[in-house]
Amino acid sequence: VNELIEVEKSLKAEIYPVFPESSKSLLKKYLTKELFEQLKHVKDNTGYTLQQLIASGLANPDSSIGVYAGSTDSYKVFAPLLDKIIEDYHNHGIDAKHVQSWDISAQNFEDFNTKHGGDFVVSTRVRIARNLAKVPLGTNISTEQRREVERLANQAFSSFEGELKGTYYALGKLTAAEKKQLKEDHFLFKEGDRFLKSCGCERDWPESRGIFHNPQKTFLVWVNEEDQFRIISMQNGGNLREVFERLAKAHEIINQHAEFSITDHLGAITTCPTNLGTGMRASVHVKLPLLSADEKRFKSIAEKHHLDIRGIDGEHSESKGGIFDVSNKRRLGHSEAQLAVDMYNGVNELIEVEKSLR
Ligand code: ADP
Ligand code: CIR
Repeated sequence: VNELIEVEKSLKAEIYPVFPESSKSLLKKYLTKELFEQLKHVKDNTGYTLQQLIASGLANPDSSIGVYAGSTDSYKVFAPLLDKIIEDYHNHGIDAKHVQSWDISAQNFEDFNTKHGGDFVVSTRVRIARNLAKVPLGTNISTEQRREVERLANQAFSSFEGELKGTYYALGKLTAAEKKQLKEDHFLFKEGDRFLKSCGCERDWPESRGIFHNPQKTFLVWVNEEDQFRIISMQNGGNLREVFERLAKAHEIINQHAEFSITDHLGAITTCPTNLGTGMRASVHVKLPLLSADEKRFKSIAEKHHLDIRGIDGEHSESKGGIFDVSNKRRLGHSEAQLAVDMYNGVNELIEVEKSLR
């Protein structure tokens, strides 16, 4: 606690922060005293400061990254710091270009459960994060601008047809019981995330936040949470092809209504640098009770296929009943299609090994 007070004081006084001993963030690794001095009076074209950029990492010493951007321009003006973090996390150098492709026609993507003859995969989900080119990111957006994003989102939603047709629910109008149920069923974002709180992303909560979904809840859009748009396709079982294709179609339609911030170097601009590029996380909830008992082996297979392992209530949660959330870890410098292949190949190997342990 004392360490945190020191950090806050130093931030206000624009003095180089003292990082707690325990902190292992990329922010701590790359924010040298020299860089701090160089950037401490810099603001991006939306007025976002270095102090805002690094506030979450300082308030949460257990951060793994520690920064949230304020706008597309943040990635330019704070490049001396952010490029290093991006290069470290994504292995994407300053001259590297992002590639986009939703073409999975060359993939067979057989249903995981059919392929392996068992109900290994409980559910499959693919989400992408997108933000509008012309407004600041959630960390630095104004109340008015946030309202405008919500209005624009609803305009796009009203153009959906067929399977994508649905209803928008403003967060402020959902009852506590409705929200609880939606969260438990893995459809709705959590609230009160301390990492997001300390970078300003939860200002005016719950105003202009909400969730759109079709009646089957296979297609959903989160509005004005960490990113302005989190576009999600999900369903029970292991049919990655269906889930991916539904998302590709929805993305194409929303794209016609909203001008998203995309750059050649960083792809889709996102609030957290971990999501840059595709903003895509393709995941399964998969039953691996035997393999997961051998943590070293589990992790080494995941690493080989660039996979991330989370608990089943999302990031920073625990596993339950031997079921894990396994997803592509890479987001930037590889296409949406390629990242779905990462997940597909990796999950197949995890299931193969699980079967061999029976
Ligand atoms: P994000 O996916 O947006 O990075 P989280 O990791 O917090 O954020 O996950 C958001 C929600 O989506 C959580 O409730 C999580 O359980 C749910 N979820 C993620 N993957 C799947 C999946 N394959 N099947 C069902 N729910 C999922
Ligand atoms: C951290 O640095 O650990 C948190 N800011 C979360 C980083 C992962 N990114 C994310 O949830 N979008």
